[in-house]
Amino acid sequence: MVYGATLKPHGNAHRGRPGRVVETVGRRVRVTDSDGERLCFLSGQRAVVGDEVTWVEAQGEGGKLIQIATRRNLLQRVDARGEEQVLAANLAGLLVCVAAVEPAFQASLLDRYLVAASQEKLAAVIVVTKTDLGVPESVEEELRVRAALGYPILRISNPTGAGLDELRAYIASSDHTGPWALVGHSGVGKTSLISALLPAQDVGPIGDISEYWGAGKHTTTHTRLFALPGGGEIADSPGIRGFTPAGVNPESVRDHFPGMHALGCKYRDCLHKIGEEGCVADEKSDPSLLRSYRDLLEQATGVWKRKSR
Ligand SMILES: Nc1nc2c(ncn2[C@@H]2O[C@H](COP(=O)(O)OP(=O)(O)O)[C@@H](O)[C@H]2O)c(=O)[nH]1
Ligand SMILES: [Mg+2]
Ligand SMILES: [Zn+2]
Repeated sequence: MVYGATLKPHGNAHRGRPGRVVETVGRRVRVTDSDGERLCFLSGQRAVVGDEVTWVEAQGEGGKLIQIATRRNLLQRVDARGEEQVLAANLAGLLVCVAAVEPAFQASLLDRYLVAASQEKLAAVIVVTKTDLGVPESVEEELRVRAALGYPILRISNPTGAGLDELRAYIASSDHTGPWALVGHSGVGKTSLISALLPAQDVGPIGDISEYWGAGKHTTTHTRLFALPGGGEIADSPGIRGFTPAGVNPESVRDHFPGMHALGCKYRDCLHKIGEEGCVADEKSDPSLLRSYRDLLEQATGVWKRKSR
């Protein structure tokens, strides 16, 4: 995987100034440094929230990005057209949001984010939103399975404020540097959470359908960073209805999927497909986890076959 993304060489690159991308605005990015912030346009490759960049003054207002520094880690997905798309970089970790009730709990979406985190050695926390609506026993069971695999679980309610102090404390005390990316299905309450954490700020539309990503579009993503008063940063992300981690093949899905590595099957390279000889996954794994694993495995096999053709 290529991490460093260098834009076209530029004559006055040595005069560039360092900054960091805190917001993507269509084809532009908002960059901050010690002098303040400005909109910069991109002449080549996309920069994303969290990127450390070099920029130069451009005619008119704003600036022009001339370089993106090598990324420490990134959140990357495969879009509807099968192309890899970087969503954010240099993160502290993922706050994977799932709603207790509405939209319905989707184990496979949650697990796909956990795979993306594991691939990049990123911390991942499961944030259960809308707990004021009650958490069904079926969801509790899914949470128990993932908690047993070591994932921290925070339960919050935006209208009542339950769990927000715990979340603030978690973020402030983490020794990971960079923003925590809020990810999860559209409508789970990500923007509402930021609004609850930063009541005085305009954090963007809540429950707004226009926020949905056009399928497969590269350009209209809007992501933004917020600094929390108690310490740490959080990044909102635009509406999403599905997520496929980038750079997966069948082996990497097995190695990064929660609880699917080293199950003790007869063959060490067992992929835990249905009916594989000597496979113990059906006895040893939670049925829902295994379903969600096989679903991603099947998709990754398809993507990988297309790629290696
Ligand atoms: N009951 C309840 N509703 C919530 C909560 N958080 C958000 N909502 C509602 O869920 C809908 C989607 O919220 P939004 O923050 O836009 O979700 P996003 O798409 O993940 O950013 C809105 O109608 C919110 O008012 C919560 O904790 N409890
Ligand atoms: Mg939102
Ligand atoms: Zn197996």
